[in-house]
Amino acid sequence: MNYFLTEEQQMIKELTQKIANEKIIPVRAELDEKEEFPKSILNDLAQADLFALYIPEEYGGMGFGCFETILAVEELSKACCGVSVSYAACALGAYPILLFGSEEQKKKYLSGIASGEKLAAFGLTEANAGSDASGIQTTAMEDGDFYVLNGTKQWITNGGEADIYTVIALTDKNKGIRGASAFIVEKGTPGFSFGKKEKKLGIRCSSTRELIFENCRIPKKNIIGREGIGFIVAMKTLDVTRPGIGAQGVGLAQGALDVALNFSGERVQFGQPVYSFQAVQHMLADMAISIEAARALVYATAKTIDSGAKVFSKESAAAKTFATDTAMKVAVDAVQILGGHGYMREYPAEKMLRDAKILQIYEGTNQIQRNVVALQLIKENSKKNR
Ligand code: COS
Repeated sequence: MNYFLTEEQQMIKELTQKIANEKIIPVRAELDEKEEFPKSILNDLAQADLFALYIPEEYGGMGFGCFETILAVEELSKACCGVSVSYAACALGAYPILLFGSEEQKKKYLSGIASGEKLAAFGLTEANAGSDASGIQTTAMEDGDFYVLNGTKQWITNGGEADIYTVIALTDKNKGIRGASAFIVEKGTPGFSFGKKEKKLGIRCSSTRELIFENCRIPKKNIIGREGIGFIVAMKTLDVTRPGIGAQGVGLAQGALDVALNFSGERVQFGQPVYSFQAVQHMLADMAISIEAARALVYATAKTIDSGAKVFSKESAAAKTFATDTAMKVAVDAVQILGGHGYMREYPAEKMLRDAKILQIYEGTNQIQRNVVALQLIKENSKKNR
């Protein structure tokens, strides 16, 4: 399918593809096995200016948008979703500042993120606040020129590795989600520590840790926006970043199809390559059809966001859901086409299957995404009928 990429978009795609082929594919199995954070690959991405894509030029970025960023995420995900999530979670951490931060905060934090010198992370989830994000209990109490943070954030991607954390905490426990606020917390602030690195089914080279706040004092000027808008900061951020998870799904699925196609051409059974059997052909065809449909939806959503649209929760949730459900199905089918080889660590299909599962869970489960789509549909319909 021709998506009529500009010369610059084509360059971003090719550059990322080159890094994926040369730097990620040769080491992805080893990084996965050792659960090793891909620091040197992230340095390569920084050297190639890929952390700068979505950041405006006045803050040291390249001034592109969501679309160019997802092109990079897709290419990285074809090779390894553990690497691509470490890259994409940086944008998740940066977007609250980009969307709601003060001029001073943007100047102070975004150029380091754009250069790749500083990684970012986003802290919303807690032990009792996963799908129900409004159930957070971490507090940020005013004390003179400071806010004092207490509580624990769970399963934070880039936890421990990132330098800049955007964290949602309650400034007024009595107001529910209207009492939530967003903050910037720098690594190294006294009272801010990390839990152990979680052991995961997939995306094993990425870092997932708790963020632990124990009387952690941060300057008052580190609040993003103002008190009480923390839930909106989180939701608006997720609206922008969920297509990135969709792009992970598209990339992973394409990578799995490529592996299945190559394998089924080489594997001979009953005297012929297994892709000459119609049973296998139909699986390959269904994989290709659903991947292209997912790609078209993810690209269209990213372009809608970049067009300056104000409300796109439904589109964003739909793109995330469709593309990541596709990734899961395609990864399962790729393993099936490889048969016994697909189950072995020697081939990349089993890692892709393990990695695919989290895409249906993080940045909001696909069940929650369906709620978002349905509620928006109902809202739009009742407006129409009014
Ligand atoms: N943009 C702007 N405002 C939004 C919004 C959005 N995308 N989503 C919700 N809001 C507003 C609502 O308009 C509402 O405001 P009012 O009270 O003024 O009407 C308020 O926020 C509360 O919304 P709602 O009642 O829909 O909140 P719920 O508690 O029912 O939760 C869901 C909404 C389930 C969608 C939210 O909790 C969610 O996204 N959960 C998943 C969290 C997630 O993705 N976690 C992953 C962690 S980050 S890796």
